[in-house]
Amino acid sequence: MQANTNTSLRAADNIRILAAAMVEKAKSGHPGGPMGGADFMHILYSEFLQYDPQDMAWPLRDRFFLDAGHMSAMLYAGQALLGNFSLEDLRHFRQWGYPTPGHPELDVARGIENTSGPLGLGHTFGIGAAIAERFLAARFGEVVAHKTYIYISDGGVQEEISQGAGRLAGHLGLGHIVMFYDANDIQLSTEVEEVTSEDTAKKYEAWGWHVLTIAGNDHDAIRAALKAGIEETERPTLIIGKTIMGKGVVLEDGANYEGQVELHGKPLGESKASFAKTIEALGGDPANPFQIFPEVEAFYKDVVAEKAAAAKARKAEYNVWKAANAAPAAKLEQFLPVPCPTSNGTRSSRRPTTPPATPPLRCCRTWPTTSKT
Ligand SMILES: Cc1ncc(C[n+]2csc(CCOP(=O)(O)OP(=O)(O)O)c2C)c(N)n1
Ligand SMILES: [Mg+2]
Repeated sequence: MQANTNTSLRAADNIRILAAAMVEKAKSGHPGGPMGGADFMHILYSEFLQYDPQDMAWPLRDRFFLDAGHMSAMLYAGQALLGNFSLEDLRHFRQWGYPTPGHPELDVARGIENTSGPLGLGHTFGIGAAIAERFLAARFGEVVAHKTYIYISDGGVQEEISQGAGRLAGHLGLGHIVMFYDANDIQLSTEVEEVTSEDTAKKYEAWGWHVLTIAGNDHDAIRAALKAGIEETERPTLIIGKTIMGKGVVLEDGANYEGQVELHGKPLGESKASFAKTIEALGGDPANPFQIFPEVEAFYKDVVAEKAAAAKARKAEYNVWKAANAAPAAKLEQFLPVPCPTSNGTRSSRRPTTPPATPPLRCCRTWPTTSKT
């Protein structure tokens, strides 16, 4: 569902405000990357990604793998618009007992597909998942098909583990992958050009990828690139989004302070920037930045309804297939994960906000299990 231009920009600014506020309150974290990636996040989740907001673990959902774990605030803020995190969870970013750790941990029920932090791994998780998706489609047909989206950054592209996986994805022609590269030309404490001078587009092209380079904060350019990536089914797609580190950040006097190296990993208030002036410039309230704008809330309410209806229709289609294909369906369901037990032993689709006395099992192939030892 596409918002009008104003609401679309407001939604992205809302993610920027929430991400900056999380880091500011925690006195720790990474505001700049999330502020640059907010536009992609909003467009992907509201217009393209297929999921069931009431059943985030639905096996036929599209997957979104974040490589850059330090950009967790972007992921939580985006998921908060869908209702998977509360504003209270965001206020307690990086605090013990809340589901918003500094680097994300697997929590499928809240839309967190992978644990991340070690750069390069999200890239490989995504490609592994896309191989699994084609493996299942080859055996059971396109009834199980879905897309895999990956979000990487400069640091992720530099990790050799990601490059091995990227080469394989090109070789296998994994056309259901769409990977967004948050190319903001800043990496942690330096400008990328100080340490890397290779041509990333040509490198991925040489591996057989479909590569597009766009202005990574331009909503229409993001839409067009995602559409082209989805339509390309023979090759994986890499969207190189030239984004702006710390998009929207200003100094005390209101002057632009975007694109600065120091915005990577400290609260805005501890940098030369002004947190209050930045929140104000983005349309938020510096005294109470943990808010969802009314028009953004209303728009996301419609997004959630639309996604739920589409998932319901897809589930009905699947059930028709299942009724006509009992044996393969039974086999397929053996491949699918079983929901994890929660602390109180139920199969709730949501993890409790307060920590259980004993940590829940994170992933269960079968449940309940009987030990053979
Ligand atoms: C394997 C690995 N090595 C090192 C780090 C430490 N580290 C955290 S972020 C980062 C680089 C960040 O650059 P980029 O990915 O471009 O993020 P941005 O600065 O644009 O937010 C590094 C090296 C890490 N997380 N993982
Ligand atoms: Mg970068």
